[in-house]
Amino acid sequence: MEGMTPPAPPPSAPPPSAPRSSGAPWRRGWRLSLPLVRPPSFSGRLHDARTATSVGRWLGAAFLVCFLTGLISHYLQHPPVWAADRLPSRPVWGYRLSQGLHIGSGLAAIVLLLVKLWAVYPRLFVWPPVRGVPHALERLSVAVLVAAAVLEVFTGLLNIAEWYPWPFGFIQTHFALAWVVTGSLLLHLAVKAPQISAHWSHRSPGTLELPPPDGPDRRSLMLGVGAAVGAVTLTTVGQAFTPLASLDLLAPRHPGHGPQELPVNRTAAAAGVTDRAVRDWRLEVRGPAPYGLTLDQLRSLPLAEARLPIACVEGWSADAHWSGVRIRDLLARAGARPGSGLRVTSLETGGAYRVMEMGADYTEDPLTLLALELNGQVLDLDHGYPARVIAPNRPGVLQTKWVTLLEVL
Ligand SMILES: Nc1nc2c(c(=O)[nH]1)N[C@H]1C(S)=C(S)[C@@H](COP(=O)(O)O)O[C@H]1N2
Ligand SMILES: [Mo]
Repeated sequence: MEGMTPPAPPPSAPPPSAPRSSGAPWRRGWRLSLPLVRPPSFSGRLHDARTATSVGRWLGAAFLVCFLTGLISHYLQHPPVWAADRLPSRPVWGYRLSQGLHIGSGLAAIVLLLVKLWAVYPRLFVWPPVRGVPHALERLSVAVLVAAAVLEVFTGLLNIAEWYPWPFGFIQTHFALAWVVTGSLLLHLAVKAPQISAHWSHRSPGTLELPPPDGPDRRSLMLGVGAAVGAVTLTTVGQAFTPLASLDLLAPRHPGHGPQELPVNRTAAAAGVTDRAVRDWRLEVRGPAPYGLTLDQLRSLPLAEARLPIACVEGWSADAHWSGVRIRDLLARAGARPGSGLRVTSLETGGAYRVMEMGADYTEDPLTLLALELNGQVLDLDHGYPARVIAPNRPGVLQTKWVTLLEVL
């Protein structure tokens, strides 16, 4: 608490070379209070630009993967009208890989973001806080970047736990924030380009002041960061990457756990689908030549088999063996022209995934089924009994369960 009881004024002012931050509280009365709010000083060598760059480039890489795979996921689920019939239905594992990378890179980004914020937080206390308009704008853009990035990974993390303790819609917010993060990150990279290139490698030829070679403390930090990212990845990636399924300790889902060895995202009970509701089930198909089928009639149609994954947007995925009637056969029987789109309605009474549409590439694909069996058994009620959609390279949310109505578009 220096400064609260100032020493007696010296006869003359201190030499002009005295560092500004050490202040001279005795010089003017109003300055007496300043030392109380004087910013802390940091001597740790890990809060420097080289650490910020070392961690930042990994964080940037994680954000890049996360952003691109997030765009893929978003546009597969909400394609613009012109693209709806041109979504690729191959490779069948495409969405599984892309969404596995999305969640994996997002979880890694949480670790990297925390370390990055720790490395740079002393800059919160730079003095003076604002040196002019460009500096103020730069600090404002960093504030936007930090706030958006923290909120982005936080909403993503809670989403994979299916916990929504906020009043706003997850999808719109997560999507909009992705653009805010990306835009402010690009601005940040442009502003910091000189420092980034100066600290990118040990030997930076273009710079006069060579950054100090990495000491053991920075190497330890980076090893620790690598170990933390590795631990988070290894204990979660098994939810999608089945060879590591036995290490999947922290992810909310395990690929083999659930009825018929497949996880369930929304149970029949949660969706309000009861045994009674499916007892008198009929499939209705609307098109130029509409028709209806009982379950027995549907089962007597030519059946096809497919090995296809369910890949949930929340990151878990698992391959399964499906058997059912080809969607394109059901549509042809209703007089649909080849290449027609399809609207699918579930007998679930509410919920965001009751109605789903699919474009021509999926309806035409011989692997797109109205599935009746899963892994050799009649579908479990939780997996969509009596009939559910399974299509290749498609987000899990669009693999509609408890299907009761097909409409040719
Ligand atoms: N009618 C309906 N279908 C649905 C859902 C739903 O809530 N309602 N959830 C979807 C989601 S988010 C996923 S990941 C898959 C999961 O299928 P499974 O529960 O059979 O594994 O079903 C999809 N089909
Ligand atoms: Mo899902």
